[in-house]
Amino acid sequence: MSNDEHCASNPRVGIVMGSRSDWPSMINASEVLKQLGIPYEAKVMSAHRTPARVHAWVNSARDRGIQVIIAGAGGAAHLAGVVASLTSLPVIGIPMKTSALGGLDSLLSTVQMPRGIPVATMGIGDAGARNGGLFAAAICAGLDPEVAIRLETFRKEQTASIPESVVD
Ligand code: RP5
Repeated sequence: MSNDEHCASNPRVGIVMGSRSDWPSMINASEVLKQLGIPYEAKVMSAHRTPARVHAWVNSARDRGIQVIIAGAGGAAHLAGVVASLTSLPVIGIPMKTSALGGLDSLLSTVQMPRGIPVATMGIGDAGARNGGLFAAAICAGLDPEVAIRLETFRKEQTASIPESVVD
């Protein structure tokens, strides 16, 4: 993924991640946003390896029309907390699965924000990223009735797709 791929011209959601290696999980957030017709941009930036990039991107986010930020990182996962410290936009944290500790390190680093700077933390990995996309959509739905209608339709279709029987 290049930094400029996956970018809509007027993004409403910003997806950021600490490494390109996070994209196979974070793509789950982007796919559900795409399905719901919500423009987003996806960028790689690290709280500790590219702090200036984080500051520059977050500081321009609201003025560029971003309404909510999804931040995924793994290990000592500072990214969502640092992003949240720089903006009053809602920030959704996605803890990445890690080989050393299965993502528990990422989860605790992301969820245990000290008082004053909240991060809405999802579950670990792919499912967490998808739920992060859906949570971002719910925030956008509060600001755009057309998104709200699409999200309602999505939920109805999801419900209808769950079989009651254990066999076909
Ligand atoms: C974190 O370190 C990233 O968010 C990623 O989950 C993890 C490993 O990064 P790479 O070594 O694959 O670049 O900062």
